[in-house]
Amino acid sequence: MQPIQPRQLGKVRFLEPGNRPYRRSLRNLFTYDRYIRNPSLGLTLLATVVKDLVPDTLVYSESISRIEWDDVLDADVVFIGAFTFAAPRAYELATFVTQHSDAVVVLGGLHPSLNFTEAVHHADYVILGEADESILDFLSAWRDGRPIDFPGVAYIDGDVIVHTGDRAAPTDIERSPDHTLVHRYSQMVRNNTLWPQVLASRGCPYRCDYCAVVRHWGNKIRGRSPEAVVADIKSTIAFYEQNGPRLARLLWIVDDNFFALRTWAKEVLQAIIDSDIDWAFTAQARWEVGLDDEMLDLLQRAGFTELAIGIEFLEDEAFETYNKTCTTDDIMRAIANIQRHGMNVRGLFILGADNHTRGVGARLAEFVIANGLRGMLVQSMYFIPGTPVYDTHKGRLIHRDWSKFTGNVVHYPTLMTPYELNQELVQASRTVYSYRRLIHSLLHDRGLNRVLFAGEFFWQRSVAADRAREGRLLKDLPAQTAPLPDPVELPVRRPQPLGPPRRRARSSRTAAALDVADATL
Ligand code: B12
Ligand code: SF4
Repeated sequence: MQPIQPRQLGKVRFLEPGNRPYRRSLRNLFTYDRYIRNPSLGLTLLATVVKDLVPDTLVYSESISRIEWDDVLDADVVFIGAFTFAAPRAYELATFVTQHSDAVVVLGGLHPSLNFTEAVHHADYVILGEADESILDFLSAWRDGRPIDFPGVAYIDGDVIVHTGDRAAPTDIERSPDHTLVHRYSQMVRNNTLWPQVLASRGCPYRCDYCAVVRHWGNKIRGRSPEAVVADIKSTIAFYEQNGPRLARLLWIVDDNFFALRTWAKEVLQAIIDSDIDWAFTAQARWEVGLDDEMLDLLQRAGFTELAIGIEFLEDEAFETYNKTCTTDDIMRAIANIQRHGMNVRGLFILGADNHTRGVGARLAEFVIANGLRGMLVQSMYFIPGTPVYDTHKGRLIHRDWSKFTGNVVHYPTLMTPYELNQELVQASRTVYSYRRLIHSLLHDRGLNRVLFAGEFFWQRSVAADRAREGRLLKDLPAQTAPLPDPVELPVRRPQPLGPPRRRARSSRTAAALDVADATL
């Protein structure tokens, strides 16, 4: 047995990869540059927890700043978190840190967790799932030189991947993230591309086939106490107003399904009503909430001005195919009732379902306009490994370039070509966010609605322009040929105690070289 070797643990850095790293521009001050640029709540939360153990802890988010490499490369541990669209950049950063420092490099978050057999090749360890507690176990074991043999970790040992076993979700989720731990965030808070966000609950009781979220967070919903949610809202607002009032005083409750725990949701809303918070709110929801008058009354009294409803499809056939319990009729009734309660509805949609044909984009735009939806987010169906749609459709994928899994067309649809589907996406977006509708909004909308429509107009136009450019590549695609081969994977051994982390050869690539690589992203 090897002697236990305690290690120095004086400095920890967290990195959030940006699939488009932030660059200062005039437009970035006022409108979204392809996406809203909030630093990751997850990494900030983990840094908050870790700071209790290691006071020298800081987060760099490429969504809002460049990484100061001099400050990162002498850290003892570097944590990198990624959703799917940022995984390639995460791997690039991980390789860079491994090659240029002695830090142990750890990946985590939704994509590395669902795809640990891929992620383990890019770091010393992958910590799986919600890491609020396991990250502390990891750091103290690593510091004390003890084996990393507790559940919830994956790493390579020789020619196998070790999976130490599934770990139960954390029991204590009351902590609020300390946003001051994110480099340059305080200086950015009046930027309109950043929106205050609070996570109040985790998990969702449904199992839609295309949803990666429920595979990561699980079916059991867990809510934070109403007091903790209100305290988090207050501290987030104070953080955002530290340099003076904001133009849009709107906070986003980012839960995937805030209303699934009905009694709890009512308690949280009541706590917001009883507080002195006078901001507006938005939250994501399923259609059911639209038929719940008691909840809608509470929402209105709590200051909610909008609900973002995951409508996804306009056809009952698609709801059935993808295991979404709902009908178009349910959705229409829910929209009308939410609007009757004085709130806007934003629709979240997916194009590219197996039943979708040419004209689906026009039908979608017509639905959005006819039903008075105040906002629309539309994306092509995407296929995250770990979801049922990935398993059923992986033979139809055009590529596995995760950086393009941001709602772009990435598969061969059944009844259209990829190029045609892309055109439907562009058309839906350009019809809803047309110049005519912008002028109408500027002339007739009041207050926040006018500001929001104008901001969204520029955001959606830039996304549509990107998609149109992407369309040129799709146009030249051959008709679907052989399915992509499955990635070659090492065997997985679970559960098993550790071997030493694998290190890769050092390289002469410099931080400056990586920054040059940034510019090409
Ligand atoms: C808020 C949010 C945003 C925000 C900010 C995102 C951010 N920086 O984190 C904004 C508005 C910018 C955004 C944009 C987009 N988003 Co978004 N977003 C969300 C949402 C609703 C909540 C994220 C969140 O705060 N979660 C709560 C925190 C606590 O969770 P977490 O970050 O995962 O962290 C926990 C664990 O994962 C783990 N962990 C996380 N990181 C790490 C790192 C290490 C080292 C370790 C050990 C552990 C660990 O521990 C944490 C604590 O438990 C999620 C849905 C969801 N439930 O996650 C979608 C989600 C992440 N978004 C998604 C998408 C697709 C997008 C867009 C592409 C949409 C679009 N078409 O434009 C864009 C992409 C933006 C871009 N950068 O290109 C998808 C991603 C799917 C996927 N498989 O990757 C999600 C999952 C929604 C969905 N329904 O599928 N999004
Ligand atoms: S209701 Fe929403 S969060 Fe829940 S499984 Fe379906 S898509 Fe995912």
